[in-house]
Parts: sequence; C-alpha cells; structure tokens
Amino acid sequence: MKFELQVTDKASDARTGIITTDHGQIKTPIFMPVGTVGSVKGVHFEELRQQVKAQIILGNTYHLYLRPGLEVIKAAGGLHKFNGWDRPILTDSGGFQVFSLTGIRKLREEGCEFRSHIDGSKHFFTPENVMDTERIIGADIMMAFDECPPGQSDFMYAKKSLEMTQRWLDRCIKRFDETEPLYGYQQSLFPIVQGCTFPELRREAAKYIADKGADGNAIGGLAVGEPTEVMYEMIEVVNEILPKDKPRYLMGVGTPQNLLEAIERGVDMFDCVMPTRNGRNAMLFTYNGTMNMRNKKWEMDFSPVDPDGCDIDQITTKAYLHHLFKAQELLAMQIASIHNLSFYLRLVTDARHHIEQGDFVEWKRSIIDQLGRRI
Ligand code: PRF
Repeated sequence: MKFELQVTDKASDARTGIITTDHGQIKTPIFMPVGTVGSVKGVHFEELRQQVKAQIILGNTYHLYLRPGLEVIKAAGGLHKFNGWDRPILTDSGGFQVFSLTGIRKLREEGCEFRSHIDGSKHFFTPENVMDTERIIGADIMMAFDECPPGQSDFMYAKKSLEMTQRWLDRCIKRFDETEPLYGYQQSLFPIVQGCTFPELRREAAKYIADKGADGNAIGGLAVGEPTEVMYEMIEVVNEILPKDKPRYLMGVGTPQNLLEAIERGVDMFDCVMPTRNGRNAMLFTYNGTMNMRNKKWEMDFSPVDPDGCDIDQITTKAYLHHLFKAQELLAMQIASIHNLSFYLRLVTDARHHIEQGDFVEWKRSIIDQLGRRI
C-alpha cells in the first residue's frame, strides 16, 4: 500500500491524498461504509458502486469469524471473492466488537475470551489469532487487536489498558511480519492509538505507534461517551505526533459535523454505522439538516429526497419515501441507506475539493450549523 499526500490546507491541518492498494485507489479524505458481515446492510454492491460511489468498505473480524466462519471464507479465496466486492476492504480486528460484549467476555494478558452473540459458544481472541484471521479474510487493510476501554474509564484503568494494547500491538506486528498474504495481493496493518481522554496517555500512545512505521495509523477509543470537544482535543493531541505522510483513520466516527471537524484536524479516513443505522430508522442526513421521514409533514411533499443527490435521491419523492416507511416496506430502509451513504461520500468528496481550492475552513464554517439542524 502506498499513500501519496497531495494538498495540505494552509489554514488548517486538512489534507488530501491518494491511497493505492492492489484493489485500487482511495482518494482521501474518505468515508468507508460499514459492511459488518460482508454486506452493507440494505445496499447492494451495484448501488454501492453506482449510487454511493464507495471506494472502500469495512468488514468486522468478529462477525465474519463467527459467521460464515473462516473455513467458508478461506475456501472462497478471501472475502473479496466470497462477496464479490472487488474494491479495497478494511477489517476491524474485533477489538471493539468483543469489548462491547461486557458481561460475556473475560480479558487477560494473553487475549480475550468471549461468548458468541449468536449461539453463546466460547471463543478466545489473541493478537496472534486475530492476525491469522485477518489474513484469511484477506482485507487490504487489517487493524491491530486493541482494547477500547469504556468512555468514563479512570486514569489507572486507561493506563493499564493502553500498556496492554501496546504489548498486543507488538505481538500483532510480530505475527503479521511472520506471515504472508494468502491470496497474492498485499495487506497492510494499521496500529490503533488508545488512551481514553488523557492527553498524556494519548501522546505516549501516538509516539509509540509513530515509531512502528506502519502504512497507516488509527485513532480509537473516541466517540464512546466523552464530550465532543474532548474528542476534538484528543484528535489534535494525537495528530501532532502521528506521521504526516501516512493516512490517519478515526474509528467509528461520526456525524457529518464530526467528519468535517476531524478533517480540519488532519484525519483522512472514517467509518460509522450512523448513515445506515439512522437511515433504517427513517432519518436522512442532508446539507440542510436531518429529516425524519416518518414525520407527517412529508406526506404531500412531492419534491425529490435530495435534488443534488444520487440518481435514486432524484427520482424518489419525499412523500413516497414517507409512505414506504409508514407501510414498513423494506425499500424504505434501502433508499434511506443509499441516500445517507451517498450523502456521506459527497460530503468527503466536497471537503476534498475545498481543500484543493484552498477554502476548506470557510466552506466548513458556512455549512456546519446547517448540517445539525432538524428540518
Ligand atoms: N477500536 C477498534 N475498533 C473501533 C474502535 C476502537 O477503539 C472504535 C471507537 N470509536 C470504533 N471501532 N478496534
């Protein structure tokens, strides 16, 4: 994998770049739709390509390991062959999903024992077997196995957890270096900065990771309940240290406003379930604010969902989408998910153009309040 930094904004830390993988290029800043079990919920890959214009999607090690399981994915020749998505894929390591299973997991130095949310069976993840699993899934970008501590963790817990995440990172790197890709194309390993909301821990973590010389670096442990301003402060602290010539990925974030604030602070990659999850719940994101499509106010509104949006946005009226949600039609969730994902991709593409034009900060300032309005 190669990252080429293109334009760096003069008035902020925003930048544009191109990531080149064996499955194609990714123009940054980029948003990656979440495809937890190897499918982006409610959205066919054809639509993901043509309407959403997704350049890379995300898969989850935890879910894919449990179902369909590694035997199936290996026999298929990796996730790309299994699901038919031929553009880049990134896999999260399970370090977040497993830790969301409080109560049904046990954490120790060796790794993390957990019970399947599907059938209650017992499993054990270690940095080594997670690397092996991510090799089998065959994503272009593999994430290191980390602990994402709860948002309100105290300093001692955060410090101990970070130290273990760092030891786990070294074990991940060792296993990654000892193994080869299985399917003839390259894979990269991204380490993850943790450290909760403590600037000194975040700095230490960023330094530790910067020295590893990875192809890209991620910021984890944010958007887990801390105030938004604290999240922005942590991004600033970390990005001052993370290498400028490598992509920076902010994990699991966020709202359109969060994306723009993070881009301004030098983040290049994002993923979040919000566009699809909120879409399934009838909430649409637009440049004018958010809309609840169940609201009666749309009943007679025959204007397009978004006149500037993708083809599906232009041929679907608000009244029709409102009707589909009221009638609990599957198509309602599908249209809303496609709309929200194509909006997120448009947002990061527009951000890229404004960075190139040199007016990113003014543009962001002029639209940010509007993005959060309810219409
Ligand atoms: N670690 C991993 N995946 C993640 C996170 C993390 O901290 C987050 C936190 N926002 C989302 N996804 N491995």
